[in-house]
Amino acid sequence: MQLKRRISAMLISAALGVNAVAHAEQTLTAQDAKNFVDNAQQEIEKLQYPAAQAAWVYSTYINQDSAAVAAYLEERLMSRAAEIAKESAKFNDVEVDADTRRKLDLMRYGLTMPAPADAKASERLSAIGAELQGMYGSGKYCRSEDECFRLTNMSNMMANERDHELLLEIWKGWRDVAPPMKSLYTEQVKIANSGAKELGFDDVSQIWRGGYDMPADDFANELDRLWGQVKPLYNALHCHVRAELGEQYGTDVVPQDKPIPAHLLGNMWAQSWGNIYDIVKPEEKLDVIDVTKALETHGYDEIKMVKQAESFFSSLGFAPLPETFWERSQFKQPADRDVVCHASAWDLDDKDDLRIKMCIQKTGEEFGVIHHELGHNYYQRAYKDQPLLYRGSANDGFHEAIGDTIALSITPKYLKQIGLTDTIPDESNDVGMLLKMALDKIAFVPFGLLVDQWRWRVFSGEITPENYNTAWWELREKYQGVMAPVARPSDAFDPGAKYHVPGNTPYTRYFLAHILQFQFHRELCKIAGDKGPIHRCSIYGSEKAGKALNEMLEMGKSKPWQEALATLTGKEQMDATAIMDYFAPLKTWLDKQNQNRQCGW
Ligand code: X8Z
Ligand code: ZN
Repeated sequence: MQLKRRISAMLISAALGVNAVAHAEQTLTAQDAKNFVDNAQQEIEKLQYPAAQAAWVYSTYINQDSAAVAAYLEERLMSRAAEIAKESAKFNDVEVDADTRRKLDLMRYGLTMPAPADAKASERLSAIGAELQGMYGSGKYCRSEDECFRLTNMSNMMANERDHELLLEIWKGWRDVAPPMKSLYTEQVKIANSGAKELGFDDVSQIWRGGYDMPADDFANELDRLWGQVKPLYNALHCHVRAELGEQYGTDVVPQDKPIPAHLLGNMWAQSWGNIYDIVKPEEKLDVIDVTKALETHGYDEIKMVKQAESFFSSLGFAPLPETFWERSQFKQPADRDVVCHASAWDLDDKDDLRIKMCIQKTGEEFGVIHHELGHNYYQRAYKDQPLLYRGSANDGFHEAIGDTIALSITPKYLKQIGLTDTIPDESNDVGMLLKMALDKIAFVPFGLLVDQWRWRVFSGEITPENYNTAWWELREKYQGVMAPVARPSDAFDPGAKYHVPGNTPYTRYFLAHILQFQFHRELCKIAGDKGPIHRCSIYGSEKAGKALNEMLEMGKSKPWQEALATLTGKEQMDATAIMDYFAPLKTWLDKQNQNRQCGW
């Protein structure tokens, strides 16, 4: 039976000043809904391509003209997408098939910053978005009139310098880019919230929390559950790292009963700590392959690093990247102009115009990021034949997890296979490798969680502009046990110094990805027939694993993510037990190290 929704012609004609009685009542059918979805997809597709091209130009060539063009085309796309999403409500009570209903829902939940109907407000929203991106991309810290640093520079210093006063200077210096962002950000939140209200939501956070094929509150509980699974391992890692940093810098710089000062963890945002492995590594001499050194010794340049990553995907049975990928991507930071260096992967035409945009550093860390970005590209290509609304990640964590999953296979065994090392260290060395990995992956987990805990509350109004910065640091302390190294000035806007805030990219996806990648890896290793411990497994060369992965990727967003997950893993729940399996030997080791230490903050 078909439920029909009647649009009273009265309202429409009243607006037009026509006699309502002259109009017959209009009846909407399931077929109307289908047509509406088809037309919407076609229309959006046409607006999307030029907007993507302009965004590419802007990101790789920041100036006021490229900003204006990008903002203009973005506004046309976003305002039309919001109109369509609003219009889709007319099918709320029409009985339609599950596929059409899913597409109608995706229209509403797909808008991260919904444009309001008011043209001026909508234009302003796009202009602010572009301006914030540009401020971040062109941000610099100048120590004096003729000594300025770009973020790439400063990130390298945070990774390699060991003088805590210098680290503090750089840490504070980068954060000076953010205070001018605060009023723009506040305005952006306000406008986007009004757009969300027009769509029937209370505020933007409802959209961000609601797009996970489950009620928003259940999703929030899922996050807590997953974090609860990882927390004991995180706490053990935190305890060990704080103790070792105390040895390195003195306990007056690193008090042993407080959160760790944020400038000492080897990363501008203290989000992953692999760069301080040398400070916290085990006392016994362990053989841990230094990938940065190996790349250097073997003459890897930026392109060779990308080619090597491509060949991993090829070994799984994925087709090589198109010629245009090599022609159009940005691999290196241009010397003479500002670009957005933050790594990203692009699909400009949903056919084969795949690109990455990076400012590649020749390090092991960046070798991982290249795999991360290519994971996005191969996913994009795998679902390109889906209808527009299904060309996307099963849930947004999947997209962020694919390349990382592959990078988990960059094991000593793999490095030997590709000639980057001569010997595979035996298992007695594993704790070193696992500690390095945990510094990158486990340290990240609470950071991945807290960024949107902050933003959700900003959108809902629970955190007001006066409290933006203090609330940020409260969350940093609560989840990460990391604190601001110095009192922050009253105009500080430290969240703005993290790309995804001015860039307006939701962040919970990275938290999910850090759980999912271990789940995927464990499963793919099983499929590849690897019988050893999963931290030693590499799926390199396993077409069987590649095929299983591809089956999930091809689905795009066409089914609830639980189904996509089950396609690969047989289970519908995200689950951090794979992390526990992976790091089991390290947990034992950490607990031993921490035996006589006072942990916690
Ligand atoms: O932003 C990224 C990727 C691009 S999607 C490089 N990541 C997060 C970050 O850098 O903050 C990857 C891990 C977390
Ligand atoms: Zn990514």
